[in-house]
Amino acid sequence: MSMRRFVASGPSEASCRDFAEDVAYSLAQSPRQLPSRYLYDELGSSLFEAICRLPWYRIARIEQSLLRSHANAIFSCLPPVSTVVELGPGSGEKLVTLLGALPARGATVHLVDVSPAALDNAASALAASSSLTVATHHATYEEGLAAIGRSGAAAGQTLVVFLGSNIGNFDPPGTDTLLRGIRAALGPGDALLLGTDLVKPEPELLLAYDDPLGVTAAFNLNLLVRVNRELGGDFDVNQFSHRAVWNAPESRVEMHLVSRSRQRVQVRGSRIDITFEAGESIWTESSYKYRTDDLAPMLGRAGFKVIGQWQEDGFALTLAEAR
Ligand code: AVI
Repeated sequence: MSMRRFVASGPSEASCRDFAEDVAYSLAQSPRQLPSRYLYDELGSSLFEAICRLPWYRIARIEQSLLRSHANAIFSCLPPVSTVVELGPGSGEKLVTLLGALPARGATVHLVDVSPAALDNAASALAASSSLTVATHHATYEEGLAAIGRSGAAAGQTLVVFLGSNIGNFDPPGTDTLLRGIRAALGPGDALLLGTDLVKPEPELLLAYDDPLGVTAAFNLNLLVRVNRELGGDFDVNQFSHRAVWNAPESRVEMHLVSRSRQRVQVRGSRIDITFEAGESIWTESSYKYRTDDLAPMLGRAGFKVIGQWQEDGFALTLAEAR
C-alpha cells in the first residue's frame, strides 16, 4: 500500500487577521456571537473527537454505520469516480470506510479543513488503508474548492463528501451559498454525498449538546481560551458557562457561553473592550436539524438532484447528482 501526500495550501497571514476581525465584528453584534469555525484549534479538534465518542452524541457513529452498510450501494449509483473531495474530514475514519468500496484504484483524494490537526489525522487514517494520492488543503471549504478547481480536472467523475452534519453549522442563506459553491466546482454528472442530522426529541438533542461529562462545555469554553492565547484576550473562563438551547422554530440547537457575572473583557488583538452583564450570552454555534422532506428542495435550489438516500436512527445520507 502506498500513499502520495502533498499539502496543496497552508495557513495564510490573512487568516490570522481574519480571526481578529471576525472576533471584533461578531462580539459587537446583538446578540453577541463568535463564529463556530474558530472552535477547531488543536485542542478544540481533539475535544470534538472526544464528543464523537460520547454515548449521547451519536452522529458520527450512526453515519459510520450507514457508510459501512451502504458504501457499495453509493458507488454503484455513480459512474467511475476518480476524485474524491472531503470537506471537513475530522478523523478521516468515515472516509476510510467509504473509500473501502471505491472501485477505481489510484484515485485522488482532497481533504479540506481549517484545522491542521484534523487534516493530519485524516491523512494519517488514509495512509494506513489506501493506495491513493492525498492532497490536504488548510483552507475554508470555499477556498479549498477553488484551489481544487484550479488544480485541473482529472478524467472520471468527482464525488464531494460532506459528512457529519457539518452543513448544519451554516445558517440557511449560508447553506444555499455553500451548496451552490460546491455545485459550481463540479461538472454535470459529478456528485455530492451529504450527511445530515434529523430533527428528534428535544431531550435527546440537548443531551447531545450538553453532555453529563462536560466535554461539550469544554469544547465551547475552549473558544475563549483560544481568543486569549491568539489575540491577547483576558476572558476569565471560569466566569462563563456553557448552555445548549433547542430553538424549535429555527430547527437548530444553539450553543452559548453565558456570563456568570457583570465583567469587563478586553481583547488586545481585536481592539475591543466589552462589559458583559450577568446572564448575557455569546452565541457560538448553531447546529441545524433537518426533516427528510427539506433535503431534496435544499439540494435542488443549488442545482443537485437526489439519486439516493439512506437513513438510520435519525440521520440521513443523501446522494445527489450535479445537473
Ligand atoms: C461539527 N458539527 C457538525 C458538530 C455539530 O453537531 O454541530 C459540532 C458540535 N458542536 C457541539 N457538539 C458537536
